[in-house]
Amino acid sequence: MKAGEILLLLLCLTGIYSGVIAAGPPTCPVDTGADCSDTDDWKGEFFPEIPKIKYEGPSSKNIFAFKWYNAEEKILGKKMKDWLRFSVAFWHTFRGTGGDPFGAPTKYWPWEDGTNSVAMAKRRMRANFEFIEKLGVDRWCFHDRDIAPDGKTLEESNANLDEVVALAKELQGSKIKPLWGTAQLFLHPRYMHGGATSSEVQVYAYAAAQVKKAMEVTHYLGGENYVFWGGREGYQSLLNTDMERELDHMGRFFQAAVSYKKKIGFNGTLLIEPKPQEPTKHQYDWDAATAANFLRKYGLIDEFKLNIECNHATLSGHSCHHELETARINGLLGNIDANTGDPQIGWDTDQFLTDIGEATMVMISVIRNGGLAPGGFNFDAKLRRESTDVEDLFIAHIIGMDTIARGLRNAAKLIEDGSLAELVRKRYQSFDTEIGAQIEAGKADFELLEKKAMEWGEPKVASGKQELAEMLFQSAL
Ligand code: XLS
Ligand code: NI
Ligand code: NI
Repeated sequence: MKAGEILLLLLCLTGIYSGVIAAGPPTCPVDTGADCSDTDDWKGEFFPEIPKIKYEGPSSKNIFAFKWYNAEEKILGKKMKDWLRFSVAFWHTFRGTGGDPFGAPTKYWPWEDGTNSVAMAKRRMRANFEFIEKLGVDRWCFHDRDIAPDGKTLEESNANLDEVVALAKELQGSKIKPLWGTAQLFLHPRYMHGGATSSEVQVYAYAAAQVKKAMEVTHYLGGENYVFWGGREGYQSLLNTDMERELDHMGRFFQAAVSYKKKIGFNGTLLIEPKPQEPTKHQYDWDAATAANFLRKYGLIDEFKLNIECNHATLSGHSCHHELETARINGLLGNIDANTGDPQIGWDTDQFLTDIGEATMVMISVIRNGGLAPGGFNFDAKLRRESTDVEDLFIAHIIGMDTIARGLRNAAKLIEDGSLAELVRKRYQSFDTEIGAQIEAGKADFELLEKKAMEWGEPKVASGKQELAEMLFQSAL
């Protein structure tokens, strides 16, 4: 092909591609004939075809029924709903468009009118609560800017938020509340260098003002936790970054958040959500261990817990179970963002967790932790780009809830059976001796240990029983 032809071809392709993007969402109504003007009026239900989701048991073939999640059933002495404390993530469920770095949105929910108006935000909020009620959960999670649009000034953004939050409060009734709220400090261009770790003092102040307001509305709505996910708190290059100064700023930011929480009487738990990278090349809250070290250094270890997200765990090169155990043994396991990645895709795909083995491992940690309350399981998970029907929103949550419920049942079976725990107990039994107890109490010095080593001669080393452990684990699935 000649250079001129190549240029023509490229121009055509560009035209087609930008045409797709420019087409944008169709104007409302799409296929329902419902009233969809520039007000939050919406005549009728948002999900008329979907029944209230009930438990029907494992033999049910009804796609709109739970097969494993039976809210009132007791497992290990506690109701399933109290172990699991499920929550719907507003941003994925109601703001997710299916768009990705390579393509335009694929989802146009019938109630959307293509605007980011306050009226649209309120209509979406009504959809949120109908969804939550039909699904039968009691909790939801949000960012300030997913539920209400940015205004031209901070005052206007706060006023928009207040208007939508007032409606949310009314729609929540007495049973539903936020599992957590958070501030979105990553989408707006002002946050391109971060919020609390920005090189610009004005941005630091703006981020603080946004968090202050987001904490106030979370408190007003009865939220049980408040999350900090450091979306752009990290760096792209150490060459232009003063890492020590940025981390000190982040420490100060969190200390101020603790003071403000106390000042307004918010008793919810503050949570840091670790993630290793994306969108920044390196995110400061890399993983649970890094976040724990940060909290200790800045005197915040008793003021915060961690929100472990399974997809972030795998991005940091760990398993979700590893991150949960690291958080748990440090007294920091506060909440789980229940999702999973794809083993063949390298980014945060935020899929619903459907792997029963992984869910069982997750629930082993949760049971060891005595549950997550006041935390819970937030479905920080989205439909695949290709799932475009409204009913897919329900199906995705049902499979996600059933998978974790199955994990709970399996983990309980393992605990009640006791064989795996017995294997672990036996593995360490050499420490259940006088000298072992001395070591564990910090009373065995090197001279004593040298004396014992000489007395014992070459150590006897027992089998690690890895395959037996796997066999016992699988027998519960
Ligand atoms: C992004 C995070 C985000 C947080 C809330 O990767 O998971 O969704 O949970 O800001
Ligand atoms: Ni998350
Ligand atoms: Ni994530």
